[in-house]
Amino acid sequence: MRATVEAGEKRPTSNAQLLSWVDEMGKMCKPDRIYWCDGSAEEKKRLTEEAVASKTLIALDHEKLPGCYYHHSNPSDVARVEHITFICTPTKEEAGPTNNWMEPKEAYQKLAGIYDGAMKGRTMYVVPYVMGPSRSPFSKVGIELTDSVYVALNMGIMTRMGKVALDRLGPESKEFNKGLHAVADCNPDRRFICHFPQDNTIWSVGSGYGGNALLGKKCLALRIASYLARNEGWLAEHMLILEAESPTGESQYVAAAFPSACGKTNFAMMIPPGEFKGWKIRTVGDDIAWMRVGEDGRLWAVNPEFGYFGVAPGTNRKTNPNAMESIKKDTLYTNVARTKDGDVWWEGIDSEAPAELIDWKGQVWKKGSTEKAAHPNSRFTAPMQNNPALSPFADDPKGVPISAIVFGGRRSTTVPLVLQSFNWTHGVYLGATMGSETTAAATGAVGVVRRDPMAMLPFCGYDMGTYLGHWLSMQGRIPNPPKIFLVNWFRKSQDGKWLWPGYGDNMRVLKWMLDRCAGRAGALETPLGFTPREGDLELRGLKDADIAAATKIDLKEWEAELESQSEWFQKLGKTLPGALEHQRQLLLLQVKATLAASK
Ligand code: OXD
Ligand code: MN
Repeated sequence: MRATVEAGEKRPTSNAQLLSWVDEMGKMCKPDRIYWCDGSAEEKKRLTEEAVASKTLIALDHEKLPGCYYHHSNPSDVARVEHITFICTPTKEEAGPTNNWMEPKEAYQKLAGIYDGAMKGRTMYVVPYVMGPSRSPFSKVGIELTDSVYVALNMGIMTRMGKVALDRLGPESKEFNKGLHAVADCNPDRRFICHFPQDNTIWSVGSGYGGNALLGKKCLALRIASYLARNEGWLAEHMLILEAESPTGESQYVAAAFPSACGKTNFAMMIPPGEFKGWKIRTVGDDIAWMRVGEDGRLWAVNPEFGYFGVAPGTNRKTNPNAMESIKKDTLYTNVARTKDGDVWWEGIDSEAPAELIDWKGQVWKKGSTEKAAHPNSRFTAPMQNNPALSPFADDPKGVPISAIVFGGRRSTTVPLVLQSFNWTHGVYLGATMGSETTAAATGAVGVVRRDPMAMLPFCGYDMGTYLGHWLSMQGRIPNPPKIFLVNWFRKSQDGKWLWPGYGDNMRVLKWMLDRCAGRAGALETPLGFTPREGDLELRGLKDADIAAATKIDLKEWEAELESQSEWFQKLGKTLPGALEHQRQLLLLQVKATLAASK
């Protein structure tokens, strides 16, 4: 059957490229109906009602949570699936040793077999969207075709969606990302997330989960955008962007990369402790930064997203009051637990679990059960306008000028609370060797250390060594570069206690970094970089911290760390820039010499 638009409905664009591509995809997927999203409030209401009628969404209590709905995903479909995420470049070398690769023709054929007729009996939603402020020359248009109303509604929160994107695209432009998504039968054996950077195309099938299915986010704004950024001379990064305004009214902006589920949203929405009276932290973005060199020679960042797709467990009034405020209305909850009277609950929320809940699988859950009531990777999707600490520049077409770039991992040993790089190359090296203990945001073992350069391991759309070379080459393009830091909020004592309280107290580290950027704070020069001496950090009122242990650099541990990085660099292969291996050797020689001198 040839897919048709709903009777009487006019296609809202005359863009011939777009129309013929939608027709072609429609012929393959064979939906009963093709629906073009316009992004209006009336449409949101209608699609939500349809989703409730088909039991895709469950309405929550609209007294407590106005405009909020709940979604259970298929229990086999709860996280990103890195092992079946592919970069489909003409050669395997272009995808590099850290990505899965599939030859483009083979990938198109294989997935076409799964898409064939996969939308029979369903609607294909055409979701036009803009990543980035709609008036910004740096923004990109994408079109996602999807058989999931849940995805269409999420895209309406996470992106500037609908007419705004078609208006921006206009009648002639061929410059749009072609995203095809079908949950199809949600069969893990027929699940693939394929990226075709040369074709500006994404084909995702078999999963309805956020990172696999909301194609504007990880697929376009990171994997495809990182490829475009290299060609066009900018950076597409897995980074939050925050604004810090001091009591004297001076604003500085920071971009920070942390692996998934390591507290990016919390850092971006941080509330400083009482000792920091007059300081205001505001959010520009919580997950992705697109950064370009401005006319003034500084690096300017925009957040391409329009909402937050955050991890629910652990979010509460203490860890992230601004997130709790952001998710009170117009939010979609996925795989958290809910109460019979339409409220939500998760492990680590403020209140104790009630006696009984409905768990993330839809089963009755009793207090005391050893099973988690909410899935560890359960999420909220909330509009960024809900954030009481939203920066007035979050929608600025030019973005914000970055003073500091921060890399951070989740390391229980070795990596100190904060380290400032000696220079740009050393900073890129700190990002390239960043490691983290894995979390529940992706399928696979939790708690294993893996190297995750710039937190981009799962998100780089091309060869990692070439990506690191691109980072090094940016130095020549940025006359006024940001300073680069490495942080670790997760170091533990030998008996397993956190050495640093984290959350709002991270303001103390942030302030030191901002002062370093402004040339105002002292530091100790160590063989590995600059660290704060105890007096350099604002510690008034700090509880439950062991500063000496948190900031300590143990050269013996670092000797082992630097040696183990050699294996990682070998894995990256011959495209790894020589400067980074030289940097490793230089640091190792310095560490060994210092150890020898102290014997
Ligand atoms: C995310 C992730 O959802 O990094 O942001 O997994
Ligand atoms: Mn992320």
